[in-house]
Amino acid sequence: MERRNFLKMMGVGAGAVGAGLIARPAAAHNTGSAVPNGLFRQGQTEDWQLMNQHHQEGVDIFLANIGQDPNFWRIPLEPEMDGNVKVFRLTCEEIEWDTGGGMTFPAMAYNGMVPGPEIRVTEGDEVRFVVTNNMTQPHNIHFHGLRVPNNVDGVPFVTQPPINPGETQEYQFVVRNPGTHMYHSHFNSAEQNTRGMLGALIVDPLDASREPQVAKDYTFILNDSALGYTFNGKGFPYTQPMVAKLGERIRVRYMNEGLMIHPMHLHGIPQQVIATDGFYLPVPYMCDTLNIAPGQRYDVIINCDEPGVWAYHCHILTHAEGRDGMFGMVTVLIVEE
Ligand SMILES: [Cu+2]
Repeated sequence: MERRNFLKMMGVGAGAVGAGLIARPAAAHNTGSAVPNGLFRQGQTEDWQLMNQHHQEGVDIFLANIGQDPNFWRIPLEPEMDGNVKVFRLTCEEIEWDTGGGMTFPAMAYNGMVPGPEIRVTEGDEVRFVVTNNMTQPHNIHFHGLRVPNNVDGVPFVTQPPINPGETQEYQFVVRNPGTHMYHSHFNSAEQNTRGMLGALIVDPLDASREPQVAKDYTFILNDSALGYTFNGKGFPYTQPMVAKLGERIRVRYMNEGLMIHPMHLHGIPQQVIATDGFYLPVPYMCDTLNIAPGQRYDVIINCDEPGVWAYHCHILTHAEGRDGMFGMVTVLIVEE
């Protein structure tokens, strides 16, 4: 969509966007306490005009940032081939992660990004994960939702030793079950997962006859706690929109890597749930708000039959909006005419 058309839909002019850019918040550093923090413009503003101004500034920053984060919708990691084996190399590092606008946190990441790179394979593939731990604490990786042999399940002192700082471990197996899955830490996981050690692991089925025909396929990873409330590692207004043309169907793959439930609500257009935890439902069902618990994945289809800019957010409202406007788990679906 032309940016000016989007601005027209949102009812704001270019001047307002300029003002929003000037009003970008100063960089803030968070020490990463256990309390969810890093929330954009969390304040106790009482003046109503100032409340309006802060609400609009967030929207203006969101508009100005559209298309500025090409990694937001996750780019699959290209495997190296070793014979028939797809080899994925993951390096664990302690980094500073910016959830948007200079709001940086001490984070833990695979290959320097939060979430980690998307892994996309096909049912029946043989894969090898080569995991190097460059952090100051041990690590194990767990392939959440995949049917794997017990000795690569990634649970320290249960199925294998931890990957200690400076060490590398390999996990090799045949991918047996298709669907929307995840990989994440299984060592000190309440800290490591919420600090960023997580990623999508999507397995395309050999038999694609039940796969929906869609124009776009969005991976939508929810997280909370150590880095604030985020979608794909960013908090509003630094999230990116989903964009579709009128009449297109899109697929959204939700995954919750956090510690809290997030009821995901899309305005204006219902969601059709077609799969949970990688299993097709016998009968898909419709909803407008879908509870995603920690560890769960849901695949939904959105039939984009109403044009407009539709808010798309977690409906635990303290994860999404305050006196100074929207923050955290908020984005929009843009349906272009
Ligand atoms: Cu939430």
